Amino acid sequence: MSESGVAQVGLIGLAVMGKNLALNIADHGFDIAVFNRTTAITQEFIRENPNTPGKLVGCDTLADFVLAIKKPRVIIILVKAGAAVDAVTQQLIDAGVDKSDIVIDAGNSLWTDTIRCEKQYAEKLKFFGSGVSGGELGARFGPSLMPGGDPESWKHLKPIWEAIAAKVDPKTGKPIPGAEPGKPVTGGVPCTAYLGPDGAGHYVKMVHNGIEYVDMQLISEAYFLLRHLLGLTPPDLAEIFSQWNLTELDSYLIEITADVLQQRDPAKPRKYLVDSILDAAGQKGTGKWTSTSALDMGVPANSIAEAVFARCMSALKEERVAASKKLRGPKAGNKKHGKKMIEAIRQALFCSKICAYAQGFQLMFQAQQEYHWKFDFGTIASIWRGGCIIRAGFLQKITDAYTRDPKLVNLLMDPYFRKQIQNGQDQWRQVVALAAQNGIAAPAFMSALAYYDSYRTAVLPASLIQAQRDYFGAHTYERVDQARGKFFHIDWPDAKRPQIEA
Ligand code: 2AM
Repeated sequence: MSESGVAQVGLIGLAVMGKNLALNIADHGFDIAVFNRTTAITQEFIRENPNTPGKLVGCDTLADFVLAIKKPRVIIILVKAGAAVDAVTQQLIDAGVDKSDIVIDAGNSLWTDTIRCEKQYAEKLKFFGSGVSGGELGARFGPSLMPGGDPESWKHLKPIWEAIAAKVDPKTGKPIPGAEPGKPVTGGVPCTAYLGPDGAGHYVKMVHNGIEYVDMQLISEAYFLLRHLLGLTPPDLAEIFSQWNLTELDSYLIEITADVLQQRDPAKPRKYLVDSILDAAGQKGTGKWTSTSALDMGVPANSIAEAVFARCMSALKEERVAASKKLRGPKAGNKKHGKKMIEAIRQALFCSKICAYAQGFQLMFQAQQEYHWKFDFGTIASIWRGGCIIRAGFLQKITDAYTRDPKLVNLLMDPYFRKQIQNGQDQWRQVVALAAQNGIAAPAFMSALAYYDSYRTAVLPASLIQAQRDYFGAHTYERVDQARGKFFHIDWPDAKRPQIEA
């Protein structure tokens, strides 16, 4: 069924995210045409949602769908990243979408695909990319939206994106809660802003996910250390995380951690669910993409990569179980650490978190040179304050830092963050040392500390690496007493060279 040209917007792909985003759009009074490849899903969706403030127009064919939307058409596609995006885009062209229409890929696409698609389809339609973060609930009641593409296209998408995005209080920067079906939040600052051309939005969304990997890994390491160094139980830990949520660590991920740790196992109510869940973490690839991008551009985002590797290590469950029976650690440590250790672990978490964000922002800083974007880093932090998984009070501090100095080269150099690390670093070092002494893996805490110590060290041992490279491969070196960019080589003593056998 279709009604010609009534809808202000269209959406393709009615999986959970697509359905919720469509309902969010309709809640804000926009008439929206919807289409799904499997038509039964479209019909069921329309049946289940008869009274939305904006009209839901269900379409069984793409031809009907295209006709149902006012021109210039604004069409959001929420299908699996990769081949499905190209398939749907081509089908839209075949169904009559034209050069004046805007197609927004709101899935988790690789930014290079977004750049390619914009170019590839430029003669046929205006391809636009937008990151959407916040999971199912975010999509339904207010996500963080990270748009990138042609600025003219953004003008058409902006009213919809600003309406449906999460909102934060302009004074406190905290999310405004309380959206309900049919009753969206009104007022507040929307968690969306135009980020730049072509793949900029999807790149920022990817880095958001990379940071999310570290945030989660750091929290899990704090949990593990508290458990093993202090011998605390899940409900004790839930209380600690609730307390931490009242400090600088206040964030969605800390809040849900407190909830998770209180949850009993429905199958075995005497147990806590966290103890029944297998310790093998899954991943969908955005953390890997972030780390690969860091490696490609030579940006030391070591804690982000470490968080991905930590998931890879966790997935080797059977190997680890076998190794745990053979590979010995240090003699069991003293478990009777007192309350002071709780605060030390909190400080370690906070200092590590600062380093993780510093890495994510360094990565975006480098990417903007590479792809000719011009990021406003304060804005990026500000649109993550609500709606997304990494939302946190902390992000306001990042916005403040970039407001103080828009050219800040690294978050660690900002006076606020410098002071926080100054305050916490003794405890951070103590926790890392204790983890090592007790044989408790804390890879993200440790790599963040290595990042901090490397970044603040004027002379690193890389001089020796350069000497070795020149010795075995004549790769040359620069000198401390000469200008950068002048390269030297010496003939190292022949006698010390590896002997090549004839
Ligand atoms: P489906 O319900 O017909 O499978 C998430 O997979 C969403 O993307 C679903 O709505 C799914 O439709 C849709 N989707 C996945 N691949 C697609 C494709 N190649 N063409 C159209 N829709 C697709």
